[in-house]
Amino acid sequence: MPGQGIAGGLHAAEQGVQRGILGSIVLFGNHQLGFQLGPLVVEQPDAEIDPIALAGERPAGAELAVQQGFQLATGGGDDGVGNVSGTTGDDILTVGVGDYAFDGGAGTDTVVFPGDVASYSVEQTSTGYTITAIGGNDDTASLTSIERVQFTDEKIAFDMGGSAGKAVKFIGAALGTEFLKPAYDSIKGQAIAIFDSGTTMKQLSDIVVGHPDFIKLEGTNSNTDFVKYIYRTITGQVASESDVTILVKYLNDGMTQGDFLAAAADLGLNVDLVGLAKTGIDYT
Ligand SMILES: [Ca+2]
Repeated sequence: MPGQGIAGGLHAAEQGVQRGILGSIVLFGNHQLGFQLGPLVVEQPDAEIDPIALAGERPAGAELAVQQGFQLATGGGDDGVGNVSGTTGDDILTVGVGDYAFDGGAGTDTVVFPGDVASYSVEQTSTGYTITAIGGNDDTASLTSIERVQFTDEKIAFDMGGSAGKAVKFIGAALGTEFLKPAYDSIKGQAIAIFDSGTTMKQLSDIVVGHPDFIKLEGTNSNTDFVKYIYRTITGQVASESDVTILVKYLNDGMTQGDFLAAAADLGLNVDLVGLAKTGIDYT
């Protein structure tokens, strides 16, 4: 016999695939959830679980808040749009069946989808993005202040002004835009994770310019070879002798190679952030 109320909820949540905690109330994965503007309730708990409270139809526009750091399992949603609001921190929000409107608020917020990326379309809107399930029930998720989405096979980042934008700008300057192609999704993922951890462009640049593998790309770690390499990486062209002279002078006058790479990356000259924002940045 399952327990009653919250205690029963906690017990059941331990068995659930997806779970999250809202205050002291537990949401269950794979169950229909009902919403009221007051306490959150389970609408159709499975036979093993007693309802936490009575439930009616979830009113469209009902707000649902999540506790930071916990995954919110959202089930149901056929009866109107379920509005899900995140916290001021980093939230992980899960899509169930039906239509949802997510507002992650501050932080780096992720919405998790149950299928692979090919099962969804991604469209930029005036307020964020809309993710639509292709075929089937055409469920949609409207995303506002959501920085990342996660599918079963890959992720997409939308935070062009955050870690994702820094990652592609850094890769564009340090390695070239070739490395923004799908074959290098794991490199993008590593760079995003580095910036997510709080590393700055300057700190990463300092580390990379001293790395033996990077020096191999340049030929030598001389200022001249460094400038020629970065110029070629960003423009796709060989620097003229006069350009090399001008740029190397900055380094000979005291600018470090790390400063130079960070500045070049920040400019993002070879990275189309506006174009990338339309689809987001794929990564793994
Ligand atoms: Ca948030």
